[in-house]
Amino acid sequence: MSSTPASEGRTLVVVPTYDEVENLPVVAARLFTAVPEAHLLVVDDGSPDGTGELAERMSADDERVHVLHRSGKLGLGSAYVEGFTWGLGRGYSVIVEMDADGSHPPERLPEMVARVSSGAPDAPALAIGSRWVPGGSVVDWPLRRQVLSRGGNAYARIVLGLSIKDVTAGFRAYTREALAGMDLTTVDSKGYCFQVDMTLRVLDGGARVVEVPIEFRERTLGTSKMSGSIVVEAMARVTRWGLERRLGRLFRR
Ligand SMILES: Nc1nc2c(ncn2[C@@H]2O[C@H](COP(=O)(O)OP(=O)(O)O)[C@@H](O)[C@H]2O)c(=O)[nH]1
Ligand SMILES: [Mg+2]
Repeated sequence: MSSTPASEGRTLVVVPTYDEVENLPVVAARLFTAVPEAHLLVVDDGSPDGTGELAERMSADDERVHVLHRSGKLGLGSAYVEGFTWGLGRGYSVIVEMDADGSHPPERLPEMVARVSSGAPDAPALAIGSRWVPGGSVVDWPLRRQVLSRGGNAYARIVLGLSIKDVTAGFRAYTREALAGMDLTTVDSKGYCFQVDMTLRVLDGGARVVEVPIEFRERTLGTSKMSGSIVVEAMARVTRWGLERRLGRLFRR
C-alpha cells in the first residue's frame, strides 16, 4: 500500500476491481485527464488476471493512486465499504463510486462533485450519475440489461416510494459528511441493492440526492460480473425494505 499525503478538500474515487486488467489503465487515464487533482483507490479482490499487481505498479508511479488488496471475491458492496472507510480515515471531502470497466464517464465527475460540494445550505449529499433522467442515455447495452435496469428501478421506486429514476446506478459522488453519518458496518448488500441501500441511508439521514445525466456505455473489454443471484438479492431486499418502511410508518401513527 502506498503512503497517504494530506488529502483535506480532495476527491477520492473508489474503483472496485475483479479481473479488469485491460480496463484499469484506461479508466485511470480518463479520470486523471478529467479531474487531475483526484485520488484513485483501487479495491481489488485478488483478481486472477493480475489487476491487483497492475494497480500496485500504477501506485508506485503515481502518488494519486492507492490500492487495497482483499483475499478473494467478496462482492462490490463490501469493497466500497472498505474503500469509503479508508477515504474517511484520510480526510477526503468527496468520495466517489465508479466502475473500472469504462461504463461510467469520468468526464461527468466535475459536475457531480460540484453539485455535492457547492457549500449551499441545501446542497445535496449525493449526486447520482443517472442513465434514466432527461439527457441521460445508454450506449451498446443489450436490451435484456436495459429492461432489467428500467424494471428494477421502477420496482424500487414504487416499493420504496422514491422519486429517483436511477437508484441502482453505481456512479456516485458522496460528501464525506453523508458517509461519516452512517454506520457502514451494518451494510451487507453485495450487488445492486448496495446502491439502493446507500441511497436510503442518505435520504434517511435527511439529506438531498440529485441525479446528473450521464451517457452509460457497455464495457468493450473484459466480462460483466453481474449474476442472477445479484438480481435475486436486489429484488428480495428491496421488497423487504419496502415492507419494513411501510410497517414502520403504520406503527408510528
Ligand atoms: N473488488 C470487487 N470488485 C467487483 C466485484 N464484482 C464486481 N466488481 C467490479 O465492480 C464493477 C462493476 O462490475 P460489472 O461486472 O461491470 O457489473 P455490471 O456493470 O453490472 O455488468 C467493475 O469494476 C468490477 O470489476 C467484487 O466482488 N469485488
Ligand atoms: Mg459494468
